[in-house]
Amino acid sequence: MPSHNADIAAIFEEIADLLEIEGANPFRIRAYRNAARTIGELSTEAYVLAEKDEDLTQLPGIGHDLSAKIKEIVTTDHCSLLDRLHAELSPAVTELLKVPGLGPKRVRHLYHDLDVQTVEQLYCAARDGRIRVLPGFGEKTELNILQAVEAHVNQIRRFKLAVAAQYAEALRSYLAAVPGVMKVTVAGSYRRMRETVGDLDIVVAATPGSTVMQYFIAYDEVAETLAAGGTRASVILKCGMQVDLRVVPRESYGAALHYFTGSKAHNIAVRYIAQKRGLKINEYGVYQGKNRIAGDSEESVYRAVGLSYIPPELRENRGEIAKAQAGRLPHLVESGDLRGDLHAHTKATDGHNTLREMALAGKSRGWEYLAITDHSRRLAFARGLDPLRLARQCEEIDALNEELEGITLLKGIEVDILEDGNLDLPDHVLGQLDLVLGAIHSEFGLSRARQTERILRAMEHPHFTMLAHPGGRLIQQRDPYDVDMPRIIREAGRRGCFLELNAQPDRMDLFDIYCQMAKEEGVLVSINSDAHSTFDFDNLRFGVGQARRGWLEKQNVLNTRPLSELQVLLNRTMRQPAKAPVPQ
Ligand code: DGT
Ligand code: CA
Ligand code: CA
Repeated sequence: MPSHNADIAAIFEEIADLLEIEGANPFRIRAYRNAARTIGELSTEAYVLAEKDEDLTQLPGIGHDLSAKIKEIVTTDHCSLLDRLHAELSPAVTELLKVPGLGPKRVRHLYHDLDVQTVEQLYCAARDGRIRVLPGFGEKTELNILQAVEAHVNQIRRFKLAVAAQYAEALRSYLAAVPGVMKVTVAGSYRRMRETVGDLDIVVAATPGSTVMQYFIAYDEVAETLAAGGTRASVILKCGMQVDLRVVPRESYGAALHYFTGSKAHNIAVRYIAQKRGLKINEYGVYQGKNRIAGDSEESVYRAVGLSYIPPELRENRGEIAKAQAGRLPHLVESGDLRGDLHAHTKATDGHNTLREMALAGKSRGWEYLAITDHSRRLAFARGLDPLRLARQCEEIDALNEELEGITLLKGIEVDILEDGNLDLPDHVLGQLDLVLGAIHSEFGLSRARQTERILRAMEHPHFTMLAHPGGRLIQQRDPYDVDMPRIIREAGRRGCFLELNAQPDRMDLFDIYCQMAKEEGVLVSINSDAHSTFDFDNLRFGVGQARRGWLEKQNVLNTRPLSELQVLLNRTMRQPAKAPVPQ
């Protein structure tokens, strides 16, 4: 089995880390970080592209050298540069970088001055007071390190949903091809589409005597077998992810699937309802006394306890059971409901593809529309657009819309919300566009009151259409900023603005509970890819999963609307300002 994208990305990240500890050229380091990001977010497996002999230098940030490294990794499972770095530095040293507060510079000192190579050695050095004397450290830093190490050790590793998907789908198809296997589902938090996944739980229905267990243990990517019996097994994959497998007879498949999909809180609530009806429920079925009355399908399990079928994304014991009892569950939005995407970048800023390439990729998905929303000038590192370049892009869009059939490009911008709540481009420029996404890319640390005020002031601008990635977090990298989200949602409703659910695997932002709140306030949510290349459109399925976790139905989602209706809704936000415009 060749390396997955997440493995390649991890290798490049590690190379960047090690180069940084060595004190290498910053441009070289950045090249590896960018490549890690590109490959990590790529929705097609790089090994598939390599097998087809596709030109990998077409990918953003991948030159000939990196392309050769990718091919080396997928064909040999090794990277000679990383091997060389490992020979020079202790491999454990990258673990130190995961301790909050320790960057490569500090790790370099710890490594070279104190010979600290592992987290344990770091802990001892901090405890013994040996760190405070190093240049640039001090007593307070030493204490912070001590506390951070303690917290770090307790933190269990979780995987982003899109990363888990790469491992889950490969393993699923492997198991599905085993003789005697009738059904395979990856259950657990993965099936519930949680934004991160702790481990994979796989449920298999197989004929008696099937060798699926042996196949599972023998899977190429298994690094360690924790337990293996006749019906259950647990392994750790090479990437560090645990996988639990459960094999059941065909007639128990629904009950097992229900049990291992969880959540635990949902299961407990369903079991309680069963008990009240004098029934017993477990992973083999639903029982009345000794009689098994249901269990071959999940529908039968729910029916037996008086509930309608509950989609996995709702199974968090957040009110879904009462709704199912009343037969009033929502009809959740589906991927096929989307008629377009309202957040995408092009080569003009930090995207990789041209306007035309993006438009054609959208068209091939059967979309009616695609909004082009490049960055504004404030984001200098992304070569954000000034009014002149934006005007030129609008002309190009007009020309393409004349030429292309079947898809309409909408003119937009992802405009920076400045520290004071002003927007990075003047209102008369924004007024020329079909939609304006406002986004925060700076000053994440403002107080709750100031951050909230900043966003509310931005929304006051007459042409503000939608708040992009409203929470601002990057999963496992940056916490959301401190903001009064319920108030922002209410005000968005009052002002006729929309909220984005950004489907980038690192973002997954609007959070599920806020989707639910937006629905209650009548605020439409737009499920956007924030695509930086044509591949990124595939991430929308994760956004749809999150929207479903937030109880959203088709009518709650802006980009399920046909173009004609969308245009009416977008124009409604182009209203007169409620009060005098904020001076620019
Ligand atoms: P994760 O892996 O942390 O992202 O979250 P889950 O939900 O996949 O949890 P996991 O892997 O520990 O267990 C998978 C499912 O098995 C869980 O969602 C519900 C079921 N389950 C596990 N332990 C219990 C339990 O003690 N009671 C009940 N009723 N169900 C359980
Ligand atoms: Ca799990
Ligand atoms: Ca598990």
